[in-house]
Amino acid sequence: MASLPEQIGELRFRFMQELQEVSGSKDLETLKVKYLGKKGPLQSLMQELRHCLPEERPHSGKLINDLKEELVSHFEHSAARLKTQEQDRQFQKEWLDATLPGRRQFRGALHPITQVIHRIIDIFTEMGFSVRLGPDIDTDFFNFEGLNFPPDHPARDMQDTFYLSNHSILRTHTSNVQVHAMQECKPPLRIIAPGRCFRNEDISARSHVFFHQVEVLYIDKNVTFADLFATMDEFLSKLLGEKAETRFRPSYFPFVEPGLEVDVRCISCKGSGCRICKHSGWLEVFGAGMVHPNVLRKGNIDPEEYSGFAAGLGIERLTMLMRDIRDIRLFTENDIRFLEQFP
Ligand code: FA5
Repeated sequence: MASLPEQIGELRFRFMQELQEVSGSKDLETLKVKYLGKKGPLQSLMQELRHCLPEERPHSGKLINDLKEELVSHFEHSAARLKTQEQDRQFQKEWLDATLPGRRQFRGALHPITQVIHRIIDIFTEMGFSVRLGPDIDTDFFNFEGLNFPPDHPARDMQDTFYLSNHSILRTHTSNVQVHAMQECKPPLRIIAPGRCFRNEDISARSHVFFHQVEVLYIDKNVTFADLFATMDEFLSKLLGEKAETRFRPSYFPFVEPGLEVDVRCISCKGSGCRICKHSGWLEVFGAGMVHPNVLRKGNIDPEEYSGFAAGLGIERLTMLMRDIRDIRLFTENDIRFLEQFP
């Protein structure tokens, strides 16, 4: 049987060989348990001390303890080395360049038409109006008959109106809200109604088959033409600024008497005449007038007691003037290069 120093030498040699093969912290931990654990070879050597001669025991015990300290020191160094290696490997795998430019975030914005509708709502709510919504799909009664349109009026023609069935149509104007509102609420009534309109018309730089209007309706005792004029004049100067040049001219709509139309000086040609303003120098932006007694009656309101005014604002046209947009088609094309100009 080999002497104790020989056994110690052999153990050291075996340990060093096995240590060289260790490639990770887990393996190292297993090796540590194997050599320094209670059932390990060092512990067995300690037990063998009992069989040594008493005078050899201190020396042999020291040799075993020295080996134990040597192994512990190897374990500590190897553990530190392996930890650094493992961290380096992880850093390499998860490496990221903090100096790279970030990904561009796109900021959404409201459509320019929605922005202008919000501005119009703000102006009118400040004046005491409330917002009411009407249906996009409605009956002939609310879109035409209730508004005093004669049965043979050209606006009812298939060329202008999209009929969904004999009874339902896509509304051609937001004025369909008028009789709904009158039938549902008792006067005084002070409402605006923004919404979509549809007309079977030729598309051009200033007209579309799909556009937006905001209806204005004010009914009370003693409402006069002066109220209409003052309200709409105030509205226009708040929306377009004091400098915008406007003109009010008489016009005809079956549901108002008298009726008028309002034009704003064309932004594109500044009045000299171009295709947007049909060479007139003016762009028509809304129609208005005093509510016709027949319409009040359809809404169950007594025209002897009440009077009112109404207006229908063309939102695309107003937005074109405010934002210097030269073609109405841009609003529906969804071209991001156009839309991002209105943050
Ligand atoms: C009407 O629609 C009436 N309901 C307005 C009204 C309301 C009059 C209340 C009296 C009392 P008109 O068809 O003119 O009227 O349209 C009103 C505005 O909508 C026009 O001035 C214009 O700015 C806009 N508009 C009309 N048709 C189109 C279209 N095809 N494309 C874009 N905007 C349009």
